[in-house]
Amino acid sequence: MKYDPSKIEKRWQKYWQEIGIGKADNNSSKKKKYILTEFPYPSGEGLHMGHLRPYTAGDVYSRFHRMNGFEVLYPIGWDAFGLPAENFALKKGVHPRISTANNIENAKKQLLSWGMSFDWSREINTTDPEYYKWTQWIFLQLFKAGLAYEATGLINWCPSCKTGLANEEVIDGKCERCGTVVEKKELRQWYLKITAYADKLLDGLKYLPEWPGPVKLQQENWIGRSEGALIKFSILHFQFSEELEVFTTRADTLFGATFLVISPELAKRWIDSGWQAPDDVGKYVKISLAKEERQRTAEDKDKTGVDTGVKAINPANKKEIPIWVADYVLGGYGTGAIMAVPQHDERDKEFAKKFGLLIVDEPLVPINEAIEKFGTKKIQYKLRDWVFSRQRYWGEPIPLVHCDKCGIVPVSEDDLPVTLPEVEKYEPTGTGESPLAAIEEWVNTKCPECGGDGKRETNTMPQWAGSSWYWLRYADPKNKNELADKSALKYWTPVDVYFGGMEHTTLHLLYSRFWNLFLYDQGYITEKEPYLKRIPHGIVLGSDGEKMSKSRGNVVNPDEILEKYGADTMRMYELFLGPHESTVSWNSKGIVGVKRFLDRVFGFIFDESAPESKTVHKLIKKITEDISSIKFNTAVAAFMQFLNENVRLNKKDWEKFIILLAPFAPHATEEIWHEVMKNKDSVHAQLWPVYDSGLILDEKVKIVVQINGKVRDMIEADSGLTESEAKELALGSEKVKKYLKSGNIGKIIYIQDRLINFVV
Ligand code: ANZ
Ligand code: ZN
Repeated sequence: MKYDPSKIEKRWQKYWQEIGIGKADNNSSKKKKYILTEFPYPSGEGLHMGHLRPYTAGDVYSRFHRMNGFEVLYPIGWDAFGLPAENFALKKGVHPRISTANNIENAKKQLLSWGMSFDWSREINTTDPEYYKWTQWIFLQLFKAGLAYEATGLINWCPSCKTGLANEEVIDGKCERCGTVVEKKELRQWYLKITAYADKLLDGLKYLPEWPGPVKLQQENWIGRSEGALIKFSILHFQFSEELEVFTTRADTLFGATFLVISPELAKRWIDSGWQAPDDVGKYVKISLAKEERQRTAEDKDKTGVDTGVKAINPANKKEIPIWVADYVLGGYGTGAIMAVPQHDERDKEFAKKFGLLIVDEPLVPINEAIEKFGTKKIQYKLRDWVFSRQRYWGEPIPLVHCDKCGIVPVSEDDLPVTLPEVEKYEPTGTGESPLAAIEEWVNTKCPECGGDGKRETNTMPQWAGSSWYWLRYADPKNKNELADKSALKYWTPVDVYFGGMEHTTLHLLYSRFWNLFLYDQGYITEKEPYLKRIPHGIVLGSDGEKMSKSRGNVVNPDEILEKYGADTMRMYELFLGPHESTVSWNSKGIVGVKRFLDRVFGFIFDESAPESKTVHKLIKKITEDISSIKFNTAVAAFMQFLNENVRLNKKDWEKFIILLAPFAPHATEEIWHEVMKNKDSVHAQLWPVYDSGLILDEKVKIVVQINGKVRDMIEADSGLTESEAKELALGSEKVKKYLKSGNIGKIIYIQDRLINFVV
């Protein structure tokens, strides 16, 4: 039989839809497995290689668990709010709703063509009012619990996207979306009080033993809990502030504090309240505030600063000490001021040396005593509240009304969803107002409390809102009365395995843990932590070892690969590229080898007279273990090696091989299962083969070693050695070495467990 994927794949995809291969049953009595991959953003470019990796992994894992008797939930949906659709609308004048629908249709076609066994009956879309009704509902619960608040603050602002950003969206000082250097801007914003959950978010990490260490550490560092103290220094003759409070983790070094340093931000506040700062201070503050944070805090950077001329008193030894302003002290951490202890702190030492400030060697006080006498205990976090509003059109409206009489009033839950109105202009205003502000009929509404005139909140939610709870909805996606039924949640959650990107560790992964913890505290859901196991994947680079990009011309397009080789080859090659967590490079030659392997599988003719194969049992063990531990690349290698070494297999053993291969190459195996093996049901509905551990126990055998047909040695070995293993072992024999000196090995004749003959 000739293998032509284009002739068979569509047919089996249709068949799987008909028999509902991916359909998950909420009322099943089986043990459940909830397998999740991050749902995609449906962009105009379609899905790329970076999507293929986690989806294929999740699909193999899901099919494997179904065949092992689990009720598997492997759902999919669309994370479809966000800037690109809106930018496209700006350029082409197509409504984001329409371009999003088109993109979804295209991406769905792609996923189907890749042979993904999703439960399509649970498909969700974050831009569907039936879905975002519940995103808005959760926001209201946060608001009612005092965890959503409005404030004017200095926030991150992307001048290109013309919107405010959360701290988590600023990567190395740049906008996470477009790479533009982020500015600071004073704006009225909505915040979510994620800091109220800092300790819970940290504590929860302890109960996630199956999360990778680096992922947990990254979240831990981002939350950045540090235990220390607040210490007050009184300021001498200064009308703008009587005292200066500092945050320190080393209260024990207080006697050695020989000067204080304030951040440029704090100096600016003093200046704004009327302080006539010396000229050089004013200038320094201006220059510093224009700098990026990472530029200010770089360790190798030459320290800069200016004496403010203001003096303070060290409360421990009552000595008068100067207050300096320097940009290595940040305005947004602690109190925005520090006590400098050059004897114990490297940065302070460097600073003191440069500016000739006093360095003294004072004995330490034990920490608790120092705090008791001179300060108060303080736990400080690096985590900031989540800036939760965007000044853009294509997002969930924030369901609040501003009323002159009643203040800020939540929209009644019965009136959700607050749907996005049609607009003519999507152009971000750049003034800090969203385009929604221009639509008067929408903005003007009645106050839900007093019935008087009110105005709708015109900011929209950030891209991360819809994904902060989506896995809960999959459990019960059509529910009209609540975000999901409790018994459905009880059965399916938590997610057992979550495949996704490393780049989401301090964004989506942190935000969604926060919402989950909150909903759990409110009693709406059943699990404290959303995901038991997290499996990040490595990036797929171009064949030149560089990041795939249009400008480099090294982009591998899955649609083209699919057309050329078929889905099964593409899937298997993808998995074969390397360990799931490693960065790997695409290799156009390598994929041919996988295609050839499937050609051979297709052309294989079983032999009814072949004895039962022991190596099939070894293969079952190997593939079972490899899938369970997410080692897909070694599993693919094992299939190839097996076929290279086993030319004779009876029907029963060949059937086992095909079943094992089914999760990897779902179409080809289905075709063989039906057309060659003449079965009526799906290969994917078969039970996973079990191996006979008695058969894979390595028994010892004696292998005769010949050179040119003459017996030269007899070696003892484990049974079932492959030719290369036997060769290696035989070449280790001293006797063989002696006889082989004379020539190069030409042919090798190997009879498993019996004989190896080198022809030289
Ligand atoms: C005196 C001292 C002596 C300090 C010493 C350290 C070592 P973490 O662990 O990150 O919380 N600090 C406080 N606020 C700061 C700010 N806004 N910008 C820059 N640095 C700031 O670090 C806490 C320590 O960082 C604090 O303890 C303070 O310096 C500094 F031998 O106080 B320490
Ligand atoms: Zn941007």
